[in-house]
Amino acid sequence: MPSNVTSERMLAVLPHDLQAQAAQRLAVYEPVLRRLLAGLYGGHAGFDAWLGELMASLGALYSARPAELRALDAQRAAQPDWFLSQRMLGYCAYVQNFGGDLNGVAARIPYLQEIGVSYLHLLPFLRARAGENDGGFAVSSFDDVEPALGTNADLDALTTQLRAAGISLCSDFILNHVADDHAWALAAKGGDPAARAMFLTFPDRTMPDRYEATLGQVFPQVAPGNFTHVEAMGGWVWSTFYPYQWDLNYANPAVFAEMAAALLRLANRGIEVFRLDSTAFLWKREGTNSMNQPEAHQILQALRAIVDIVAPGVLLKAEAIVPTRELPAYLGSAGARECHIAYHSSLMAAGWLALSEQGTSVLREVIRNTPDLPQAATWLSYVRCHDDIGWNVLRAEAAAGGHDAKARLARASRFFAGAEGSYAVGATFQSSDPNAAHGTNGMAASLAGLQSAATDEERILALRRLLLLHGLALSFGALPVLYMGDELAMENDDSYLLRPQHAMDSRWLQRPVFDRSRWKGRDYAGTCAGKMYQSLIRMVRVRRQHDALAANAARTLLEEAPDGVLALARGDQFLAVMNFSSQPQSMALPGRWTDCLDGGILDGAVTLEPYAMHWLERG
Ligand code: OTU
Repeated sequence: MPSNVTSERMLAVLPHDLQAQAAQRLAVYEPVLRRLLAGLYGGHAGFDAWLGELMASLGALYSARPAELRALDAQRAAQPDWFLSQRMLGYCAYVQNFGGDLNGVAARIPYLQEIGVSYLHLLPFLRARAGENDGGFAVSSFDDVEPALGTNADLDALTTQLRAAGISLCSDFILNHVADDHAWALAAKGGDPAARAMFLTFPDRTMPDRYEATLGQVFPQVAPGNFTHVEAMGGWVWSTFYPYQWDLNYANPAVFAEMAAALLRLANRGIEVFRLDSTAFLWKREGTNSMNQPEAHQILQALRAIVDIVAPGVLLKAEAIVPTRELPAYLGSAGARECHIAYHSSLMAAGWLALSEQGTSVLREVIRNTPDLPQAATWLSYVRCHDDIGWNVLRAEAAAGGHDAKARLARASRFFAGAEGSYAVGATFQSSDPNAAHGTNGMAASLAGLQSAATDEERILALRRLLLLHGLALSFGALPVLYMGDELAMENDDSYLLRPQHAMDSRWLQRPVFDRSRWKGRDYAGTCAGKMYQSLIRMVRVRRQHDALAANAARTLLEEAPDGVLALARGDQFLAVMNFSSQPQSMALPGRWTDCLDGGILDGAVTLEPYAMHWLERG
């Protein structure tokens, strides 16, 4: 179908006053979208008719977009690097833990403003499967808020209030799978062939066994294997994660069209950022691990083209927990626009590894392997999130220099589980083999030693470690996201062991309820919570004042720093030096510098206390 015909299908459903703007965007992005979709689905009979229907449905969503959001779109399309400023700061929380429900979250907006937050990621809040639901990552309806957390009207009110406060709401968009009680899954169980085609189903084990030969496992202990037998269907369904999370079949164009429309309906409710969950898994290919396949990138690029046409104020964020070399592709290239933001899980894991090894070699290797990015795209930096710290993303970097990566990462995993006289209080995740590493769970403060600290001196060191990792996330050059509770040095929450539906998944160790008493005492520097809060806020404020700390401002690794120290120059006027070791470390500095955090002057050299950090400004 020629370009003008496809575009016409959208223009035909738009009101007159939107047509000129839409025509401009279509001129640029419709050819991109059509090429991508033809590549993915062009072989299907009726492709042209399907594409026409898709364009008409996107046009209807364009028309339905509220005027206020369309104004935001125009503003951001004119300034596409708006989210790269050093004034951007993220915060991530569960609705139920942070505010009880959506209205409770709205009541905490003043606290977010006090911290300087401009981006709030609320973990899954859409209607989830009854019973076990992987913390909401098993979605039953993309069009309804989870009743326990509020109503759709509450969501609309929250996005409006956040926007007025200058905070963009980020929502998970779980595009790889749906719950086994989503309408499509129920209809599939009922025998509806169109609904079955939304999933990857198999009559017997022949194909599952062939795929399994090269697939990995995300939850080897609690959800082994990648296929689930479904009695009602008399066969098997692909389920990468828990058995009740059914992978969607993106080889079916209907899946793509439904999911694109679901995303835009949420965008029209005022959600400004989508955390695209499990993006690496969208396309399956026999003989591979079915991760990071070229088609998965084409699907993301097609979603991006749709957003560029209908809702260019919206950001797409890739959650792909994959080796460093696979990450940059999720941010696209000069010729192919993909996601705006991607989690830098290697950087996060390497920060923790550096603490356990008291050396920065892996961290430096990760930074060397982190390429410059296309314009208007950036990393997301973080210290902790709701998941485990996955060690395997570091295999390549941990092997550099001839090391045994597996043994090295397993050592880190044991260290953070509290072995070998370590200060950490955490748990290994999904690994029964003590010689292999999978992941580590625990709140950042507990992993940094605060929970086990018995003396003031130990507490001071633990707080320095916690701040050090936050300093890395804030100075690296990324969109940094704080994880609820870390700003108040909250510790592990063991109560999940008492909840049968959570007890087998130790990720709940780091999903505590917001601690109101720590929050009330945050201005009192006599407690660990207060010390952490105030030091962190100081860093956030200093960061805001320095253009050199904007996400994509130049970054250089100073290789001459001692092994225990990471020295990162941002431009030629700003230098962050971080001691990951328990010993004082000295290094020469070129010229005279002022410490922006404590005002101290350093001339020609710096000596870092154990786990200390300095943010230095030339002069
Ligand atoms: C994502 O996670 C979510 O963040 C998890 O909370 C969900 O359980 C999961 O998807 C299923 O929806 O591999 O890239 O190792 O890092 O499950 C997708 C645990 C993922 C997580 C992993 C992750």
